[in-house]
Amino acid sequence: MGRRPIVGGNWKCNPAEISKLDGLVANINACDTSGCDVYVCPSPLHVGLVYNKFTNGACVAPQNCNFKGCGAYTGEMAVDQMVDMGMKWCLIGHSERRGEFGLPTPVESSELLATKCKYILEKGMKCIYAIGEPLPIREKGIDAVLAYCVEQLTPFKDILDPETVVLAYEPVWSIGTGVTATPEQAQETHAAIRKWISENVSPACAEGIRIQYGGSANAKNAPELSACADVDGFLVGGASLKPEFAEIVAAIA
Ligand code: G2H
Repeated sequence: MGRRPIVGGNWKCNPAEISKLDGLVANINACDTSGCDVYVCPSPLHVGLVYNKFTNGACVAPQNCNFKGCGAYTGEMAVDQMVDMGMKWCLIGHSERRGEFGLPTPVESSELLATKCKYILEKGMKCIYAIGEPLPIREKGIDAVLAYCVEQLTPFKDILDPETVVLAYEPVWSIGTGVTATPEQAQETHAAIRKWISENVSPACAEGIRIQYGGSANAKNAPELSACADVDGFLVGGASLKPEFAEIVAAIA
């Protein structure tokens, strides 16, 4: 059986006004989810306002979680709280959380993210784990790209499972830049990641695990990227704030 496509809408720190949420929810509810899993990552302030507003099976996936649970963790979100609200998915590892947007040192290491992932899985939820290389690494070629992604994947070796973990390959240079990876670049990288999983986890895990592409995905480039054998969906930022999100879902479904 083939891998069921999965598309996520990452609203990041948007919208500015609560009054815009109904429109964004409507964009998601306009998606045909019969052939595709859909999840939405609202901004943390808005999760509680929208988590029960989706009528087509779309799930809410918070953009982050802590690794400890409830307690004295100011500003954090615990998986226990997500479970209580009926949530099934959580996104971790986005490059904007890792701190790869100009901070002097990374904020979240892959080792810390593996700890978060274990916490998510222990609580019965599923995890979307984002990985991807910055531009200087891409400029060195596919071997360097794979080595970078492998470093991010290695702490996850024992917890990669097609049933509970989805990977989102998001090259940092394509995030919010309008520069999308070409279908050739996406396919080559996804295939290389899958091959590494096959050799280092198991062929069954590699065959079953879903790998989304993220980075300036939109309704225009989604059909070509969807045709790539190893692209199983998208993690969409900017275009998830627009009605075209439903077209992206339709392209891969
Ligand atoms: C990558 C993506 C969503 P955008 O960050 O995670 O954002 O589609 O705006 O590049």
